[in-house]
Amino acid sequence: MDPTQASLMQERVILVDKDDNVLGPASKIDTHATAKGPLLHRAFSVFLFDRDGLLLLQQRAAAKVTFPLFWANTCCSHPLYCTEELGWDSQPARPVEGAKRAAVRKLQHELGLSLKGGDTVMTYLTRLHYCAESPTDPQWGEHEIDYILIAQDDRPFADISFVPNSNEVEAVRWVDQPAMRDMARQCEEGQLLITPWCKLIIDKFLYPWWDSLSDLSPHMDPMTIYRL
Ligand code: DMA
Ligand code: MN
Repeated sequence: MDPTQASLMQERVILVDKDDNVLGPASKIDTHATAKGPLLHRAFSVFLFDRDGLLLLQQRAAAKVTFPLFWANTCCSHPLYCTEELGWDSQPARPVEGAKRAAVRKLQHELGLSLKGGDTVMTYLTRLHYCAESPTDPQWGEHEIDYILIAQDDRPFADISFVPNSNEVEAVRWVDQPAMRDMARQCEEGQLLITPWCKLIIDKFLYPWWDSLSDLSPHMDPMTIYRL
């Protein structure tokens, strides 16, 4: 295992029940081992668009323990079991704020990217619950309640500068809808890897969100947990 990624596998993520109630901390390595479940935990997925509606995708680095070299949405990770990312510093607790803080932390760590306006520019839409084994390495999987966060920068992609962390990210690509559909087709034909959660989101949710960037309110469903 890559030593940097091995140490990140010790991070404490948030174990939850199927209704997203916090059960306690557990390491990333324990929660993602298929031999142990994998265990249900809290996650987030950021979809970042530029001014003109191009979506930033990342290909995960070869060094990643789970889903190496798979393409995925802009940034995915887990809020950690700490006061800020549980949202426990607010009364009542605000898990969405915790997920947004984790997203700001990981956009910086994975992509060297700071959103203008920080976490306030991210729109929380809803939560998705899914379970998936890695198609290339069945010892690893995901089982998550995933907070969907959408952000749109007011600049064209060429003006959004960032420096990806090569231990996290192999490549990045800005795509329009036809390019996204083409990648999804290539995935179905076995020519390209897309993470299972990202493929589910592309197939079931992404395009209606994408068509509504100027007003996402019809898609805001904060209390529902969609079971995929
Ligand atoms: C996990 O992302 C999150 C989702 C939504 C599947 P990840 O494996 O990229 O997490 P990390 O970047 O912390 O390794
Ligand atoms: Mn996970």
